[in-house]
Amino acid sequence: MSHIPNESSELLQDLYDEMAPKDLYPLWEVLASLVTPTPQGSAESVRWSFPEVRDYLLRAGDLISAKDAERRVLILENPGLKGSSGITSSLYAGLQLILPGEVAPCHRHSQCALRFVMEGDGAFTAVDGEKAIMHKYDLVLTPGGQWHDHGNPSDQNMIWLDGLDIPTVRHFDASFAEKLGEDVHPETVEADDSMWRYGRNLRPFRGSSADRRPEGVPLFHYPYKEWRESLNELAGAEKPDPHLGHALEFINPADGGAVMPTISAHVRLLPAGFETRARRSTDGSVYVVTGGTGVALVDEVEHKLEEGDIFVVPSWSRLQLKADRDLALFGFSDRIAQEKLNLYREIKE
Ligand code: 1HN
Repeated sequence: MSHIPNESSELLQDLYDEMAPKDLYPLWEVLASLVTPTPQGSAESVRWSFPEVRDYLLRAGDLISAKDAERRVLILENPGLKGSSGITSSLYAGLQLILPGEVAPCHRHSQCALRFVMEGDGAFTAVDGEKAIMHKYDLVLTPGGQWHDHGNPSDQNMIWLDGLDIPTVRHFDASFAEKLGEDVHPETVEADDSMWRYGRNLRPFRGSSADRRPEGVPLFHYPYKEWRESLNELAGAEKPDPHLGHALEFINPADGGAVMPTISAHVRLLPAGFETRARRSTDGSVYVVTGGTGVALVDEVEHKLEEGDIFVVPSWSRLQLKADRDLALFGFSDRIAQEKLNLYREIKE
């Protein structure tokens, strides 16, 4: 209130006090914090070590079944966003455990989800009755509105990172959810059916991406074997981008755009000894280290990176990455949602 003459300030305060019970407030007191010159989110840059979270998750595994929990997940909540269950202002993340023989019952909801496998081999996610058999560092999608259940017929624990647009859907007050009422959706096609139809830069000759799956998102399984091989080949063929390293985005084959309407996902490889130049972007991002070692400098916070680490780069923070040993990262963010809303910006130093 420094710009307001002294003689008015008491009268103004009286006015505020009188208006507040009527749900009326003066914009001039809050304008600068509402419309900031640059993003001023409260998300922090944090890092979780997989073995540490894994221990807690396994303890939960002794105490509650996947079925009783519906989803046995430990939420990775950003300490700057306490109580929100968000890992960034727009995204949620958690680590989910399915023990051998368990089932996570079938349901569907408005929220879009991705799974990024951290441990295990041979469990599945079924989307509308089609199984994707999951392996370490595979990306699997369960787009909004589609029935999905998980099962683990293997003899190993299965742990994956869930990434959902929960805070985004909450922001729009647009959440619907329902349970199927049966644990497992009836199998509609053989496992990986959509991989053969859409996953190899092909589509059914009948010509529509809606041939079997919903038109918008025909593909939901992006195997590690394939994305890692592409990155490795790329690293042998080109110089790393100064700000990104070698980087590839996962795309929706129906339109060449981001994997889901609200979530973009990509992978990167930084050769040993490579250090990126600094970059800022408005899409707060979550990263998983899938190989190598290095350092992430996020504004003033320095994270030493090892395989399995999960770390957050909040909107508009300055990110620099350094690889000690070939550093491979998976990352996801709300970039596509921001692009649609004309909000996305980045700057490179
Ligand atoms: C969900 O459907 C899953 O299907 C995991 O595995 C985590 C968190 C909030 C809401 C729905 C899943 C979730 C979720």
